[in-house]
Formats: sequence, C-alpha cells, structure tokens
Amino acid sequence: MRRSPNIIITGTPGVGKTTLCESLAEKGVLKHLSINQVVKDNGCHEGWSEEHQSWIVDEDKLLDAIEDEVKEGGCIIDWHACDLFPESWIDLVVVLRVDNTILYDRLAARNYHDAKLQENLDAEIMEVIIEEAREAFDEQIVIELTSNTSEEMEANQDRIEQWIKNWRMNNTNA
Ligand code: DAT
Repeated sequence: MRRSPNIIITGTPGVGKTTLCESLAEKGVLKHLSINQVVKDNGCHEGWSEEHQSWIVDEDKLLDAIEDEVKEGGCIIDWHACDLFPESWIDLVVVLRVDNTILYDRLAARNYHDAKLQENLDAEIMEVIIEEAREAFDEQIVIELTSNTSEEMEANQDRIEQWIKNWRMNNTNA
C-alpha cells in the first residue's frame, strides 16, 4: 500500500499545471512527474507531430517507464490527459480550469499557431478534460479548480496540501 498519495494535475495546455506542480514539489510536498519530460527522456513516443506540435505518445512505453515510481506513491503527475493512467494508481485527479480570455493570452504568449491555439480554446470550452476525468475515474476523486490568478493558484495549492495531510492521516496507520 502507498504511504503517500498519487495525484494527477491535468487540464488544457496553459491552465497552469506545471506552475502548480513545481510549486507543490518545491515545498517538498510530493514529487513532480512531468510526463512531457518522461516522454522526451525515455523516447516514449512514435515521433513528433507537426500538426499538433507535440510528441505522438506511446502510452504502453510511457506507463512502463513510470510504473515503478508511481507505484511507490508520492507523485504529482503533470499531463494534459488523464485517462491513460490505471485507476488503481491514482488517489486524486485535479482538473485545472481557466477563463477563455485568460487562456487565449497565455497560449498567445507561447506563440502557438492559430490552429493549435483554437484547438485548445475549443477543448477548454467543451470541457473535454473534465469529461475525460469523470469517465475514467470515480467522480468522487475528481475535483475541478479554477486557476485564473495567482491568488487562486495559492488557494489551490493550500487545498491540495490539506488534502494530502488528510490522506496521510487516513491511510498510513490503516
Ligand atoms: P500548463 O503546464 O498547464 O501548460 P503553465 O504552468 O506552463 O501551464 O502556465 C502557463 C502560463 O500561465 C505560465 O506563463 C504561467 C502562467 N500561470 C499559470 N498559472 C497561473 C495563475 N494561476 N495565475 C496567473 N498566471 C498563471
């Protein structure tokens, strides 16, 4: 049994996953597992998609690469998809949400080309990732948090830290 929980922080690109994960990891709360980095470092992909400007991920290779680490617990998984991770690995799924005008500015600042920018804005409006999370996991472990401002990000961080404390209290002596 895990002594520390595994959390997925997910959401459309630009919602603030990496910023939140890094800040939780800096405080030593849990370990930041950037799936983007794992995919790159371990070659868990079938090449680069020019159209999507992202790696074409080989999900089996990716799961093999992280399995031992995740099974030990204490990981914050940072990725824009969540339904590939086995339910038994995961204790909490946090879906970050952002208003579309704010998301537009953040993605434009990354110089995303128009098609990619629009694709991501549509995904956010259509609630693609929250739907995916609710279908793949027990609804009770899926939470949706807005992250428009740094104040909201701090509040989200506090809330997740509190959740982790509670999880540890409820699970370590069980
Ligand atoms: P993601 O990992 O979801 O793609 P990110 O963490 O790289 O997103 O953040 C995208 C940009 O937005 C980055 O410049 C930092 C900024 N940002 C993230 N969360 C924020 C927040 N809650 N308030 C203001 N800016 C935020």
